[in-house]
Amino acid sequence: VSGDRAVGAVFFDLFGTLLSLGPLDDACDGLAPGRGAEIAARWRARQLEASWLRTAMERWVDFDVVTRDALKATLDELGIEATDDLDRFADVFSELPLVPEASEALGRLRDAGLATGVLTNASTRTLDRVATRLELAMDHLLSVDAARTFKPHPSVYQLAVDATGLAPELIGFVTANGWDAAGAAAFGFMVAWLRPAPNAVLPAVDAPAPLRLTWPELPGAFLAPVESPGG
Ligand code: LAC
Repeated sequence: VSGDRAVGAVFFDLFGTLLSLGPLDDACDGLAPGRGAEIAARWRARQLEASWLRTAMERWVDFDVVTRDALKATLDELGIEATDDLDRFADVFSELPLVPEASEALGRLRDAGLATGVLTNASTRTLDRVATRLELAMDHLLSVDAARTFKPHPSVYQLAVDATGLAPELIGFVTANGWDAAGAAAFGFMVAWLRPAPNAVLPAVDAPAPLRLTWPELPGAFLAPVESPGG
C-alpha cells in the first residue's frame, strides 16, 4: 500500500455493478414480447439462487452453465416456449454495457496509483470477452473458476488476497449486490455497497456493515488517508 491510503487495491463485482443489467429486459422481450422485464428479473433471481445452492451443495459448474440452466428454468416456470437457441441467448450476459459512471471512478483510482480488478462469479471465458470488448484496463481479472465455488464463499474473496498479496482490510471491494457486500465485508474487505434502490436492504446475516456510497463518492473513500492513532 503506497503511503497512507485506505487500501492498496480495489476490486469490482461484475454483473449489476460494473455492467448494467438493464438491457436484459429488452433482450428478453424477444423471447416473449411484453414480458421481458418479468423474464429478466426471474432469470437473474434463479441464476443467483442456483449459485448459492451449488455452493452449499458443493456442486460447482461454471457460471455460464448456471446462467443457461436458470434461463431454461425461468421459461419453464413462466410457461414460455422458447424458439431461440437458449445457449446462445444466454451469452447476452457477456454483451452487457458498462454503467456510465464506472469509467470516471476507475480512472481516478488508477491515476492515484491504486491497483484495480474484477472479482466475479463470471466464467473466465465470459470475463475475458467482457474485458476485451470494453477494453477494461484492470490489473487483475479474477473469475471464481480458480476457486471452483461461487460468492459469497470466502475462498472466492481470498483470490483477491492471493493476487495482490494484500491483507483483506487493505482491499476495497465495490458491489451493488447486497448479499455480495455482506460476504465481502464478512471476509474483511473494505466494502462499498452501491445501493441499487433507496429501499434496498442488506441480508440479515450479521456481517459488518459496508459503506453506502455512490459511484462519484468511491474514489475519495478509497483514496482517503487512514488516520493513524495519535497522529
Ligand atoms: C458477479 C455476480 C454475482 O459478477 O454479480 O459476481
